[in-house]
Amino acid sequence: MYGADMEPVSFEEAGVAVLPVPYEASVSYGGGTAGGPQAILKASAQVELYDEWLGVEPWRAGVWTEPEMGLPRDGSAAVMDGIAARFGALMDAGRWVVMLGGEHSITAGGVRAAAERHPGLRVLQLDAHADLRESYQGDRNSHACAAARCLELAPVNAVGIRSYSPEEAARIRAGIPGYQVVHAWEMTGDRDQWIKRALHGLAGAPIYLTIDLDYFDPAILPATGTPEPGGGGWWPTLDLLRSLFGKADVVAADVVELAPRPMMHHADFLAARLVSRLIALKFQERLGGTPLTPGHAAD
Ligand SMILES: [Mn+2]
Repeated sequence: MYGADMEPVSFEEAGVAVLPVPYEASVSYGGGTAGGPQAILKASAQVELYDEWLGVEPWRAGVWTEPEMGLPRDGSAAVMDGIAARFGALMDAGRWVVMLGGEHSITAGGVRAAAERHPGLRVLQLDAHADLRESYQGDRNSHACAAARCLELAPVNAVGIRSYSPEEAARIRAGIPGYQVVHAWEMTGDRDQWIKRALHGLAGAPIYLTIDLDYFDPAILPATGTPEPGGGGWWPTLDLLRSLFGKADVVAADVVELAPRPMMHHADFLAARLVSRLIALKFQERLGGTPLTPGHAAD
């Protein structure tokens, strides 16, 4: 993470562990998400080291990047076990873990590790897709089942959803225990209102934040396997995240489903900037700093 010209951080002095997981098995449309973690890391070398919005230098938290995780080849269940073990070991070492995907199914492994260590864990899911299928193409660990697997471990608040099957819609309509959703079309209304609803019940709780990048509008993030129109914008989403980090304890996060494409490097950069900003939000208090405000014009 960050540029090669940075002074290397040892694992011992790092506050953050970035865990690249290039898993791609159950992609349903455009492939390429196995290349997501490397594209994010490469783009992160171009991210400004000063976070202008929060007035902090997130790299000073100490950001350690793990080697790409090798993945078992004996089925998706073994992959999830492997991720849960690796993720959990990093948490036990006291690092704040950000996992880079890879397809969305890897989230279940991270949530399992976090739920075992943080009683009362809740999940905030930013996504275009409900991902509530019990099984997809015969695989319970498909990316299309990510939220269903998380719900077995913790309550889920979903935001930005705008794509689901009739069965998923029926389940949402009937009410799913532990599940709340703010649909993408609700996000065109009053920002404070939908942010409040999106974070309902999360105050004071340990949170696993999962960001499927197809949550964002494809105008700003086109490079995903299944881009859906009408997604989240950059600044409204950052307001949501700032509010989240301000009122809850985000214990771990992932950023998944980047499928890098030639000529679409703005998508890679958005993802890298987002990861850097998550670190800034998490370590903001410890790092200090003062953001620029409109009042800082020379007079
Ligand atoms: Mn999705």
